[in-house]
Amino acid sequence: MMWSPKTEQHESEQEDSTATLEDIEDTQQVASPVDEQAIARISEARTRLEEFASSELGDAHLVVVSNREPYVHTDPQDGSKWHTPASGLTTALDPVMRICGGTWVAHGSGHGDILVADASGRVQVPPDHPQFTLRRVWLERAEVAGYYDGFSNRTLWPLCHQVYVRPRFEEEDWLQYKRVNEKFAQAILAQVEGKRAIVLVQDYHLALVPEMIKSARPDVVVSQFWHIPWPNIDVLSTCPWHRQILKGLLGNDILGFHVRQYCRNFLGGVDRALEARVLGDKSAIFWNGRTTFVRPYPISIDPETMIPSENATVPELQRHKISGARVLLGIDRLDYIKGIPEKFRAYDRLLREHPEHQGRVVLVQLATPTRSRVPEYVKLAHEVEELAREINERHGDSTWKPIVLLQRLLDQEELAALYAQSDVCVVGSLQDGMNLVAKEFVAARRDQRGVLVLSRFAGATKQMIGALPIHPYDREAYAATLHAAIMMPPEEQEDRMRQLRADLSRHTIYSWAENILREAVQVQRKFS
Ligand code: GDG
Repeated sequence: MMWSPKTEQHESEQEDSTATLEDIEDTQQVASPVDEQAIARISEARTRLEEFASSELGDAHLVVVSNREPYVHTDPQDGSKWHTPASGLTTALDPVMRICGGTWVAHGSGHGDILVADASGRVQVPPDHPQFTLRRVWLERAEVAGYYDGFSNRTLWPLCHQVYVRPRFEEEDWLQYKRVNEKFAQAILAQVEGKRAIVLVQDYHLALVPEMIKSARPDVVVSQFWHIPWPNIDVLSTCPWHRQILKGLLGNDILGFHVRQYCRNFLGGVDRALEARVLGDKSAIFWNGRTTFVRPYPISIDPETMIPSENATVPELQRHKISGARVLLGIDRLDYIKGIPEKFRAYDRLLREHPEHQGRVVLVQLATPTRSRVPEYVKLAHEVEELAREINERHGDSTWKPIVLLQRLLDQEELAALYAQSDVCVVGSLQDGMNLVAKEFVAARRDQRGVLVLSRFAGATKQMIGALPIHPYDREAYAATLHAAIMMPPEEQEDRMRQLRADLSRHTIYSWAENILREAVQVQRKFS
């Protein structure tokens, strides 16, 4: 029995679901076999990366560089408390660094960070079980305002995502961005002094760093991964400094994006904006006497870190879930690219058009606070709260709250519990480089149940064929897909989840890192 949506299909030969809620409840408890092969593949990928790191990296020092640090010490008195941030980038790279070791250079943003670091900003992490070095870069308040809140989050972020939030082009922001990129470059150069090194730069905060490193140390391999979409040149060129950004990125030996489309946009953009030789068929750019290879590396997760422990739960879910109700789940940073208002409106439509769901479904939406100094995010937070209140008032009553909105940072246990205890995970991004939440949901479902609803504008949609695709702006079809997801019979859930889990086990964060490192090592061999 297969679902047939009006739009956004991966498959065309599907039929309408005829299951009723009662049918689903009757069969919900049937235990499913665990996909042992998939689990074995994950562990093999991990072992392969371990072997690669010990046999192929040799004496090359591995340096990961990002704005966000993987561990934040929060206690201003003695630095004893710490947490991991809500960030796709750190979620993905932390397990890699645990295996490969080396140094992670990042902005020290926590109130207790300086208390636990040495004079060079170094501290061993994870704090409870040290496996690599975190070297913190200290930034002034004005630098954070211009480089991070300003040029990174108010210029590059909206420019690359194109969700009709206007990018801001302020010269002061750009100057701070350059200054902070220089600070990071100096910290990296100090770290690799006298060493052979592979430097893996992460993301859009540090577009100028590769050229800065490369001009000082041509022998160091520099590879950057851009975690968000890359726009075409017509969009990019609205930024007055787009040529400097492109030149900064051409300091990389290898530049990685999630999907081919972003690679094509980059190659085409360089071709039009710079006097460079672009070989589209080889995905290579020759410029300024150097070569940059542009590669798709779809990022992933370590699926084994998303296994819920028994009895773990989230208090708000306990409090609001009505017995037998289907749980729809959203896990998003409170960011305008994630499409939370669009999700709420589609859910509202579902409740209007399908009154049979009244009192029988709950949408649990985690909207993790983020970038709260940026005005667009403050506005979004109000919009989301207001919409949740309106929808709860319209449909709910004293015993049932259709939307449970969580606005706090959950710990890993709680996240895993939410994924495992929900029926449908809804990823409704308006644009998203990849989206790791979709992958985490699949990873948590060892029971082979649950339905993933996934935006066609998330990079993940290209790989996750078992998901139900949605167009986040098409409210009618979105609501119809939510209905189909709620009604999906267990056998179809299992078919789809099995496929999703098998695919995920073939593309983990370990294979992602191995591919990147393998190419970096090849480049390094050419240098030595
Ligand atoms: C960027 C790109 C790309 C969320 N709330 C909490 C929490 N999270 C974790 C999730 C997940 C991560 O944050 C979010 O990852 P996403 O991939 O969904 O999104 P971005 O942060 O926007 O990441 C994205 C990614 O980089 C990697 O390249 O996929 O497209 O935008 O891991 O679980 N984690 C905890 N508490 C929370 O409250 N512990």
